[in-house]
Amino acid sequence: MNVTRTAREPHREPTRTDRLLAALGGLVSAYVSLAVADLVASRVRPEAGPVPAVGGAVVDRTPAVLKEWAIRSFGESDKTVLQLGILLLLGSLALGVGLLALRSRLLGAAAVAAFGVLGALAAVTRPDSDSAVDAVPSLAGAAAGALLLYVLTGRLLTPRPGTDRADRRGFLIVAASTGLAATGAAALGRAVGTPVQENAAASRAALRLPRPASAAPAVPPGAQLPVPGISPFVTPNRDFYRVDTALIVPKVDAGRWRLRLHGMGVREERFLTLRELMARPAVERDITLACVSNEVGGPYVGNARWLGVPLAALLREAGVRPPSEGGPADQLVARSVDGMTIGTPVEAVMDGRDALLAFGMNGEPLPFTHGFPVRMVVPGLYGYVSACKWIESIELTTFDAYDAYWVPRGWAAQAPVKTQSRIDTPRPFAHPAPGTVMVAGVAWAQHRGIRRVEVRIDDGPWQDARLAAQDSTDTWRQWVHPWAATPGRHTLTVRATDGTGTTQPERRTGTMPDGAQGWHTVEVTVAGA
Ligand SMILES: Nc1nc2c(c(=O)[nH]1)N[C@H]1C(S)=C(S)[C@@H](COP(=O)(O)O)O[C@H]1N2
Ligand SMILES: [Mo]
Repeated sequence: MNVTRTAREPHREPTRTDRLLAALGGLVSAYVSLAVADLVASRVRPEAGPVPAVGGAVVDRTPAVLKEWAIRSFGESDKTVLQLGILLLLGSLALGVGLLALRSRLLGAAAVAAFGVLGALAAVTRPDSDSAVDAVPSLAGAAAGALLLYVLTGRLLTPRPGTDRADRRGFLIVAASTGLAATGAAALGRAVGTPVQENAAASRAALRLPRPASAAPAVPPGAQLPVPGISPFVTPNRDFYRVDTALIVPKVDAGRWRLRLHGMGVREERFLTLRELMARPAVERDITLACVSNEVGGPYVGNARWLGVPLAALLREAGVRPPSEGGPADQLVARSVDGMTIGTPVEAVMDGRDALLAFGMNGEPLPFTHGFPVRMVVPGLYGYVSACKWIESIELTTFDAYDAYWVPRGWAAQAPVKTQSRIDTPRPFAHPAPGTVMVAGVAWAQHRGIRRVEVRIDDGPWQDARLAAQDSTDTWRQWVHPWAATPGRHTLTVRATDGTGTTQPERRTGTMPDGAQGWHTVEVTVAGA
């Protein structure tokens, strides 16, 4: 047979069991690779690990329709599903690489190394990577995996002394011990924590928020209706929806954070520390934030009390004028530490509304998931065109000159919030008892306000719902309609009219390219009398 091969490789043909074990060897090697990479990443930067790096690259290249589908199907678990998908794909490839190694140990090891190089490339080309060190986790993991695969396959190809059977015992011992050791090391790495992240957590714990120079007006007592099942007027931080592309939540050390302000019309480029920002007169405002990916009746909207500094004043000081005053820049591009870019009309930011660089949310420093240490909040615009989290720079430019992250992905460059209303209670397909049923929910049209909400039962006439007191036009507004429910199936429909007198259109449209519209309906079955 093949002389060169028999000269280098041992003198036996693999059996079926050997092939099974070889595939297993591929799997164990992949697992050890990832564990080692994870351990190294935990010392360097968790974002540089191969799974988050490749995952991030996939997110950036995922067509918008697919992403909308993922959000619809998996909601806020979409990121977990993506990472599981990557692991599953990697697992099946690893089985093949194990089999390949049985034919040629060098080729097998080379295949593992190739995956390592891919991971390293993904890591260093991520927008948040600023150092070649980010390649190290993937390369270290791949080196460990390639070596292990080489050794493991060696056990299968080497006959045990005095027999012609593979050294399966040796194989299993090496596989189990390295697998266990890698698991332990990675777990230890995670338990000990990453220095960068620890510093960030410490900086957040130490942060004292300034008292607002302009406090939020007290919420009128009538803004919160006493109806069970309605969304609370203020959304607690832990319940506030989260939408972003970050597979690993950025943890920024507030002590080292700087905001760069530059671009067209800026007299002189400026860097601001958090201390400098917080020394400015702070304002506190209740503002409802909504996501453009929120479908009619969907959950991606929340209302919080934000504390921050007015962005317009900062821009004016730097020499920026809005287009209406002849300023050259019509787009403000905010960039985050993870490379996200969000484009906002300069005119909107400077037209007198409470556009904030926020550091406080409902009385505490921003949670890491919501943008610590600083994010933007602009009433009346969807989050993807206004609410940059983990912000690190602001550039004044034009819409012609620059497309922010979501624009080439099919979303509108400018997107004011559309009027929406949602039935919170009763829930879809509920079985309320006959009698008075409180139909209630929220409606929002930030910066225009909600003037009227109407409810329709089946094909009946529209009836005015009772509106809760309005806090400000920048917040959502609760409403309730007591319904004399009769047995049988019923369709409840809601529609709102905003402060300009415009009523929500009936026809449903999808979320792309600039937000869903249409009436929300809920079907219920009232129990028989
Ligand atoms: N850095 C960064 N900022 C971001 C995003 C993001 O992906 N990355 N998503 C935006 C979108 S689409 C929305 S709707 C809001 C959501 O803010 P929240 O997660 O605090 O609710 O953040 C915006 N800011
Ligand atoms: Mo969003």
